[in-house]
Amino acid sequence: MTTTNKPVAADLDTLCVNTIRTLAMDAVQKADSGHPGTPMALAPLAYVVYTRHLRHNPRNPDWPDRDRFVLSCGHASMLLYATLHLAGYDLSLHDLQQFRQWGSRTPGHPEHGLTPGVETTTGPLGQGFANGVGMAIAEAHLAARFNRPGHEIVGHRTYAIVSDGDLMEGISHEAASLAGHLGLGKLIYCYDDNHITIEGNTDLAFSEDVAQRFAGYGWHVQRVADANDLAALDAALAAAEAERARPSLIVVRSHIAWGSPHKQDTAEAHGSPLGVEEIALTKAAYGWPVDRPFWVPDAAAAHFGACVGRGAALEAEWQQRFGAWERAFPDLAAEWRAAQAGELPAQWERALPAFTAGDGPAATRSWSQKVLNAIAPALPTLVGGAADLAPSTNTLIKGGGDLERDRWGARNMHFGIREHGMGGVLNGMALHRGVRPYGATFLIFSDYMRPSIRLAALMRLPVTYVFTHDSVGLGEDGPTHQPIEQLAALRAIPGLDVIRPADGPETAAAWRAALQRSDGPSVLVLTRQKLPAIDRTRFAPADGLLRGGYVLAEASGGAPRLLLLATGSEVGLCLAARELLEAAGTPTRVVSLPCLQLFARQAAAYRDTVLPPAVGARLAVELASPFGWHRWVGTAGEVLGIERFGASAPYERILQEFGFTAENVAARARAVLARVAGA
Ligand SMILES: Cc1ncc(C[n+]2csc(CCOP(=O)(O)OP(=O)(O)O)c2C)c(N)n1
Repeated sequence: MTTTNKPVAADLDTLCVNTIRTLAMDAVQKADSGHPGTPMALAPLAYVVYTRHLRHNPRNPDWPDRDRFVLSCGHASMLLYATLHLAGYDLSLHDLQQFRQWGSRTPGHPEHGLTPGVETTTGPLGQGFANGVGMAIAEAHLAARFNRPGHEIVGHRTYAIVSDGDLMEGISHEAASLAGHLGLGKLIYCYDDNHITIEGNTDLAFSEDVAQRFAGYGWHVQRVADANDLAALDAALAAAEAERARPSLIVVRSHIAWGSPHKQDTAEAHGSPLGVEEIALTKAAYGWPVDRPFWVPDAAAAHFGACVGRGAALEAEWQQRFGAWERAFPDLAAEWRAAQAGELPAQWERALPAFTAGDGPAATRSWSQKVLNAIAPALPTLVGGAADLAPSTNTLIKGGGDLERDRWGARNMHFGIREHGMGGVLNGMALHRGVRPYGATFLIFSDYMRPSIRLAALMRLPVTYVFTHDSVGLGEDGPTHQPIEQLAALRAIPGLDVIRPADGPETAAAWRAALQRSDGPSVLVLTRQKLPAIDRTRFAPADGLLRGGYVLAEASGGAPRLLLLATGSEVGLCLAARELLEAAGTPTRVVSLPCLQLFARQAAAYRDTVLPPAVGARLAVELASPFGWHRWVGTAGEVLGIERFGASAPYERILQEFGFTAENVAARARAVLARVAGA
């Protein structure tokens, strides 16, 4: 084994690049886990982007007008961590040495909120690609909203590194198509064309002409033949920055594990450490000391560290411009600050409509449209749209305009039939800050965007989803469109609030609950079919929804023998069943439980007043899989749900066939009561 302990007299650029490489190799080796090859291949790219192109301030990673950088291939996380460390972010060498350890700030895949400078959580391939598109859309929208002639306070780019896996995943196709359509000129993506994925060469499964594909989407495409050619990278990035009408893709030919004598260009360099011997050989090839793990040459530290001074100057210059703008437009600046902080205007809730029973019957999707349009003027940050279903999801902001190329200030987005892309874009918009994004489709198609919803929850992003056509109650479209397991599946995502309102007042409260939440996403689950109005002068007010669940209709005498639990469209059904039960002498309480997560977060004492532990006779009624309800009905209770796929028919017939009639609910409830009483 040929090794040396003398650093080669490399030029400063090479020294910096090799510092990224060796830090990545060492961290993966120390953790005995991770992906060294791609950081080694892309170190020159990260170096050029961070030191020459990205307008960032390492000492203030939250500077609102910073350029965004997304590492979409999150498995190459050590590339990002090493670069952030060297560029002067608050990420120490010790942090790098804790790579992938419990409680560290350098987890296996980048996690937003944990590590300064990490703009989004990546790992599930393709998501970061779509996040960047959302960030660029938010930037364009906010620029249109806040910039004034002679005052540019929003003007930044979004950069990303994307990999073969990112480009194979469907979500990137959707997001790339949308980005090209919109002409997001400030989006600059570098594609790591290294010909390697886990199973081997990309020839095995990926043979399209990526450059042509992106040209077809309307992107500006360039090629860099050698990832080690810093001048070529520099020039391509500069040309991408000069291109303002189209997003840019720079296809960079790289070599995984570059410089490793035995691992370069092999899939082995993908997901496991190089090994002590191979690291020594590779370091020797770099002219690096082999016995100094985590070594950062002073010259590299100093050169990279200049990012700090440059970043401070960049932000100071922006602060000056911001100050002039703020003096000229103080009201606008106040709006900006609130939007950046994610604060809603004071007393925005006053814009919420007060519906009465006289306004019904109506579908909750219709109530939602009224709510959205009532609150939109009071909430200028609210921006969103549907995946080509706005006329059905009722999510158009009237007079909000269509957000399209050069109509960036508009508020209605058209995601096209791209649910997954929409999910990733919504996350990017929320990550960017300054907007409160919402996205809509049918509940059944939430499955198409579930990975992005999960990441919204993981990142605690305040995204609002409007999912309509929420059960077999949608009728004739049949089982392909009728959700069964979707509610349970969404409820299983930690941190996601799933809210299924029962009438107009609950729908207003549902929007309120979703929007007043700043630390996580919410789903509004709405019906296609009309629901009877609930007489709120007779029953409890709908603001009980803000506690997740509440006693809607008390049992006669105030001492229930039976509890009916329901959400959304089944609440009215339970009220009707209650009439039958009460008429037959059974004191019956109806509990509306529009958001089980919110209810679960209430103090036990409150929950016990709603669901008294002494009352074991409980029937939950929901037009969906019963999965998950047993926590609330207990061992003695039962669930009237659906454990098969739906059917194509008028919805009244479907409800009848599935037993969702007041008579059957009452009969099932009586059976539960009899069993509990007899036990
Ligand atoms: C959605 C998704 N599917 C599968 C994986 C598992 N995975 C991690 S990396 C990888 C291969 C990635 O290959 P490529 O994108 O070319 O990255 P490189 O090999 O160049 O590092 C796979 C399949 C993942 N992270 N995300």
